[in-house]
Amino acid sequence: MSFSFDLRATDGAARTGTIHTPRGDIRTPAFMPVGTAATVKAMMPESVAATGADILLGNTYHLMLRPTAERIDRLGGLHRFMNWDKPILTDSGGFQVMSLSSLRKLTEEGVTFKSHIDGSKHHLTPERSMEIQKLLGSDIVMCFDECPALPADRDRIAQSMELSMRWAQRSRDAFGDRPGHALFGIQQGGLEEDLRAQSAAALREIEFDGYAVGGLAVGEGQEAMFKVLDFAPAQLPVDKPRYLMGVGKPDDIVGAVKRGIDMMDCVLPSRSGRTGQVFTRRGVVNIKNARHADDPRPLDEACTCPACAHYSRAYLHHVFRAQEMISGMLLTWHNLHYFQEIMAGMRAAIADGAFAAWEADFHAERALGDI
Ligand code: PRF
Ligand code: ZN
Repeated sequence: MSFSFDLRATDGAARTGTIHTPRGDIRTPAFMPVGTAATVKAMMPESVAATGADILLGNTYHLMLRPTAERIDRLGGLHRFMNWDKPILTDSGGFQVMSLSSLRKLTEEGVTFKSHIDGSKHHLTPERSMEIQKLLGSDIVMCFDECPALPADRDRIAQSMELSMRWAQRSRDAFGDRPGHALFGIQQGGLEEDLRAQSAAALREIEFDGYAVGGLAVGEGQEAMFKVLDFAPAQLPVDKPRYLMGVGKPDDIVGAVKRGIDMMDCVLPSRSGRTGQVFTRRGVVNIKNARHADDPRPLDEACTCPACAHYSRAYLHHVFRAQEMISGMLLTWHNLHYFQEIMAGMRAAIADGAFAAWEADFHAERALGDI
């Protein structure tokens, strides 16, 4: 069994289809919950699957530091280690080094850095990143890349993109031929259309199983991001999955799918669940707010998640204020469930040629505000 992508229907630039992998199918557009440290925080893996997730994201950077890729390999790989048997996509580490570690030194060869956990010194290169992702047993491996925070000047963005394209070739060479496993290239180039086009051409020349749009959601704002997404997806092959890395809020996700993106990941639903931020059809709710203290109604009476089926806003407010662990569990479950409902809604609408009507409904419900 090998890795393949079936594009089933399109509606405008929006697409729906299926990625086939030996570990199961991924329905697209797909939202990938983030399981950085071999867990989607506060969730059992079977609960994550129950929200409708077909695939999780794991992180090279965190797992190489703790518990190490070699240890996970000895224990039978990441799927077995964390008890998740569906597909896993792993990010390659470069982006997390830049955002989390200290004393980073970037050269043509790779990046040297100090661990944010214990200050120990480490080295990552395209070759080492491919080795780690293989030891983890990742189904979708990401190229090792580099991404400047925005705003940055054009020279810096161009040089960084060119370095990432040389690293993409080294990633391809080091990955080799691994039937059933996929390697995705990552487009860079900031907000500049010509640099994005150059990056896409370099990646298409190397040939990948899928293509990510990297370097967005790094401080440029939604309007600037959508401007790039108005041209970037069309620069990538039509017959391969397109993955927008690290996005986003519900309206970012909808806007990205509308512009031709097939996959996304974000810590937002899981992280916000632990800080009391709840996403619903009617917008954002902060469960900490005193107005919920006596409210017997669920977060969303139309939601079928356990937090909405069995608990009142008053209860969720109470356990959040009391810092009870069930608070993070229930709110994370609800948020992940809601994000997956958005994806399912978009998949059905695209298949029916009704994406515009679905999108209008999505925005109209949010405009009503919370109940
Ligand atoms: N590259 C990689 N991982 C990422 C990004 C990137 O550009 C982003 C940008 N939003 C998030 N995660 N490798
Ligand atoms: Zn719910």
